[in-house]
Parts: sequence; structure tokens; C-alpha cells
Amino acid sequence: MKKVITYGTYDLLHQGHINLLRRAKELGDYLIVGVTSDSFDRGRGKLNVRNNVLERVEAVKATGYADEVIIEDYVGQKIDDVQKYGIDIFAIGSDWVGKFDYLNEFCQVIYLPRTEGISSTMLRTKSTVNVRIGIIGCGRMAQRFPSEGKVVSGVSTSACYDVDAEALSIYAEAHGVKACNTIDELYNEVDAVYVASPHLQHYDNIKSALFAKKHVLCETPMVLNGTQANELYHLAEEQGRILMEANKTAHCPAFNHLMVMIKSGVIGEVVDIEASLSQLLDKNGREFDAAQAGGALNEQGSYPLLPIFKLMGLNYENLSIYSRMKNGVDIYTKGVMRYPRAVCSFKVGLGVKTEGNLVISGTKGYAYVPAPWWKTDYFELRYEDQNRNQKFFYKWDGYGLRYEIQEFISCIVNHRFSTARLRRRESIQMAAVMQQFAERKNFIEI
Ligand code: C2G
Repeated sequence: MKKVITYGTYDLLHQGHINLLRRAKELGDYLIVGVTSDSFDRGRGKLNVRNNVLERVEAVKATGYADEVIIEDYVGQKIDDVQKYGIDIFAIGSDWVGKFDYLNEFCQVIYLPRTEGISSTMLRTKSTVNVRIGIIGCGRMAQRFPSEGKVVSGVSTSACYDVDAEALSIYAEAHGVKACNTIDELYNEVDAVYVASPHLQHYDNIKSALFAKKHVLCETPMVLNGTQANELYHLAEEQGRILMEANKTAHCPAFNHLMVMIKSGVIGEVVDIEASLSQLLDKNGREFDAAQAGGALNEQGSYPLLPIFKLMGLNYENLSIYSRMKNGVDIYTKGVMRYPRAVCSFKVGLGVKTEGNLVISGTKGYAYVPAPWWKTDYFELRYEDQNRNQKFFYKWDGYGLRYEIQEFISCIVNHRFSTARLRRRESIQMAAVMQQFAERKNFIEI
């Protein structure tokens, strides 16, 4: 029996894919089709895939040409598969000519003619409603947005607004976007907004944007109060608009894969999580200003809370907060959270430096993610028997903002009000933690 294998994403499956699969099948008796996983595609820079892996697998199956469908999840897997499945022929479209010659060592490599005039990219472009985004708040955070938005299809950064006229015109000129002198002028220009104003402005900005029927992507921390966060998510749904907190860790491919692996039990039951993050900043910045809700917990807290909430849930029994304060802001905070059968802790610092790693301890082993774990491209699973240790490598492109922009657009296009990467209830609970701190509940100054 002659076995053939081919690979692809097969997004928005079209005639080009069908022709390719038919030709591949005709080369032998048994066709295996490798469909790329979502994280593998993100890792190789394909950020605009519309269908998720299950939809793409179903579409390939429906062609009737595949005798078997497998998932392609890592670089180098093709060599493993060819050997594992005893493959005679590796077939792929002619757009890849020469790229897979290295497989000749293991099987015959055939480049099949590509169907001209059709591609997933063309279909995506045709079907995309271009989402015009307006920037609210032209400070430091907003500088990265336009270049990151450029690599995501279906998005254009088209206008900006800032209360400070000088910051507005500098930003507009630097990024070639329209400067709007009032927020209503901005709303007339765009479909969605990216809120990168100071923390305390977020609530009003989000509310006014939602009332103007604009989708909102808001920098983290979205708000510093759980009740407000809840209210805003309700309002977004009432208005039929997407509200998403821009927490880059939540969209980091390696982080997401780690979460899924741990949930599937690779280190047993999780008993302890320690997550730390610190950044020594200029003491004159807004981060050290109590009147602008500065401080380490507000600034950095949503990152270490994320793995804790993702893995342990939101029903902790107790949270104790220990802070070193200076001029009304915490320059260092340690939080200890007690769960029914686990204990978690986090450390954040603006004026105290600490090792910024993430350690998740389980009954069978532990996960170790070195700094910068919040935008990691690497982690390890470690066991008593060191031979079982595993290292995982991923790709993290640019500032990472592209991943959250892509998910934001996907939520808009697919009318999804909540994303699995950062659930609304998780975002609300993060705000509730900031609120507990502001109210000095269960708080000890050190
Ligand atoms: N294809 C084709 N004609 C088109 C478009 C695509 O013959 N008009 C072929 C491609 O050459 C490839 C297959 O259909 O063999 C799947 O294409 P994609 O979904 O674009 O996947 P691709 O990014 O090419 O992934 O590990 C993944 C593989 O390297 C290929």
C-alpha cells in the first residue's frame, strides 16, 4: 500500500485545497492529511486564520479524500510523521518548491501544481469588514498599536484622540492617523477604539465609547473596581459591542499552551502557584503617583493573577495583601491566596526587584517559566525523574499586541462577547482584587 501525506492549514477551505487533496490522494492508496493546530499557526506567523482547528479538520474530512487526519503541532513533526506512519510520498503545493527537499532523505517529495487565482488570504480579504480603530490616549502604551495592527488583516488604525493637544498632534503625525479634537469626532471616524488613557479615565472612556456603539479594547488594568467592570461588560452586551481587556499574557501562545497542558494533568493536581513580576521605573512617572492610581498592584497585578485564576478558578477563600508603601502607592506587594486545596502567591514591584518567574507545583511535577514569563516563548516541565523533563519553545512576535488585536477582531467578526483567553469573569475578579487593595481589606503594611 502506497501511503501519501500532506499538510496545511485549510482555512476557509476552497477549490485550491480540494484540488490539492485530490491530486495527493491520486498519488497513492492511503492519504494522511496533517492539519495545523491553532498555536502552531500562530507560532509560524499565521495570525489571521479564521476557522479553528476543529472546523478546519471537519472541512478536510468533508472533502472525502483524507483517509486519516492528524494535527501538526510542532516544527520538525513532518520528519517524525513520515517515519511513524511509514510514508512513501510527501506531497505539497508548488508554492513550497524546494522548502521540503530535506524530507527526500526519508521518502519521495512531490510538489503538486497549485491552483491559481484562489487562496485563503483572498477569501479573508473579501469577507473582511475593515475594522477602523481609533486610539484614545496617545501616550506611551499607544505607540506600539499602529505597527502591531498592521500585521493583522482587517484592521486599520485610522484616528486618534487625546485631551492633551500636543500629545495628539505628535502622535497623529508620527503614525499618519487623523487627529480628532473631540471624542465625538473620533467616534464618527471609527468602528472600535483602543483605550490607552491613564487608568482612572478608562471607566468613562469605555462607557462613552459603548454608548456610541463602538467596540472597545482597553489596556490593562481595565478598571480598578469589580462592580464597575461587571457593569461595563453588561453594558457592552446590551449595546451589542465587544469589550475586551488588553492583557498580553492572556494571548501569548506559549502561555496558553502551558495552561492547557497543566489542565490536562501533566504535573498532576496543582497545589501551589507562585507568580512574580517587577520593573524598576522612573520615580517621577505616573506609576508612583497615588492621585493617578499608581502602584505595583494596579500596574502589574493583572499579569500574575492570570495563571492563578486560569488554573485555580475564582473561588479563593481568602486573599491577604502585604505591601511596602511609599507616598501613598505600593512599591512592592505580595498577595497570598488560599484555595480549598491549594495556596497561590504573587509578587509585584515597582521599587523592589525580584526574580520574575512563574512556578506551578503539582503532585506529579512542576512547570517552570523563567522571566519574562508574562510574554514567554519558553517553559519547562520538570519531574523527579529528570529523564522525563521537557522543554517547550514558541515564537513571540513583535510586542505581542498583535495577538490580542487579532482576537479582538475575531470576537467582533464572530460576535463573541467573551474570549476563552481572558474570560469576562476573570477580568472582573482582577478588578475586584484591585478594589480590595484600595479598600485596604485584609491588608498589612510591611
Ligand atoms: N494550495 C493550492 N492551491 C491554492 C492554495 C493552496 O494547491 N490556491 C495548497 C498549498 O500549496 C498546500 C495546501 O493547499 O499544499 C494547504 O495550503 P494552506 O492551507 O495555505 O497551508 P500552508 O500554509 O501551505 O501549510 O505545515 C503546513 C504546511 O507547511 C503547509
